[in-house]
Amino acid sequence: MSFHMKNARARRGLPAAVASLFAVLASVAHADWGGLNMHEGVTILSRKIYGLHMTIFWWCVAIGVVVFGVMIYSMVKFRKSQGAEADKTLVHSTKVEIVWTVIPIGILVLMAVPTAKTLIEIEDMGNVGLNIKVTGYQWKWEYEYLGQNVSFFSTLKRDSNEARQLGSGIDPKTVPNYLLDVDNPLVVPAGTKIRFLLTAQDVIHAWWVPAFGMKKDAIPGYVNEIWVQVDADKVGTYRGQCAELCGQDHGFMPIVVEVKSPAEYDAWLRAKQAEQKLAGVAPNASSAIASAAPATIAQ
Ligand SMILES: [Cu+2]
Repeated sequence: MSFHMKNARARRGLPAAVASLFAVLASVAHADWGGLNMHEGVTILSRKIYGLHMTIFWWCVAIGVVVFGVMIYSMVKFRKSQGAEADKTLVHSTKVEIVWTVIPIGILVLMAVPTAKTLIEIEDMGNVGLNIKVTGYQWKWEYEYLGQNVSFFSTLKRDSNEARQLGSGIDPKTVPNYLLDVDNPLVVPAGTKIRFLLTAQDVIHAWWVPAFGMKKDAIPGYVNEIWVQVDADKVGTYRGQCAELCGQDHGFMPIVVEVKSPAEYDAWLRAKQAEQKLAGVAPNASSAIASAAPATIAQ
């Protein structure tokens, strides 16, 4: 193939390449970038964590712009064709070494301030209005409202369970909230600080509702704690999953939390208490955690 033929083909290919580049750029411009970022969630802590994430993100953007800006400017301005010569005084320069060590240390120290503040708030279990003990089992969750005489198991909803069986013939797409629905959802009040005491009966599980911004392992023999306070106006249903590989049905122990207004929650709690009393359900009142954590609803 002659040089001219190759050249002609390259020239014809160029508009096509430019067109496809524009097509890619157009799709990038119309893409839903919201799906790439961390979600803000619906709790005090999730918003604080999101705020911290965005702060650090923009710091990183600024650092990237400065570093790459200086780099690109230097490469263009001091290129060899312009007669630039390497400055050999910068090799093993103590001054430069100190500058590029002290600046990153300063940045890390500045980043540590808002981070430590958020971490301390995450660990602050004071002023709790409601204590719920969450126990992970292969493969279900148990919720115990400490001091409220209410406890129940929460397992995968029957329609999801039937559809997931091998050869069930049921199209999972026809099942609403497939593998993300349970028979007995956890019900909590909005606007109340709730402490979850997480433990497990058999293997390690992890209780995770992404919208709450908190995830922690539920370990047999240990009690881990997290707190959640859903914004008063964020009443609704939130879904999560076990986040620790806990055995063959790990993917079939979802979490569903119904966040109700305080009045609706109280009504639900009273109905549940009456129902459990009637059914003779004896919550584990002798549990050390129950006696250590008297629960009252503060509103
Ligand atoms: Cu699990």
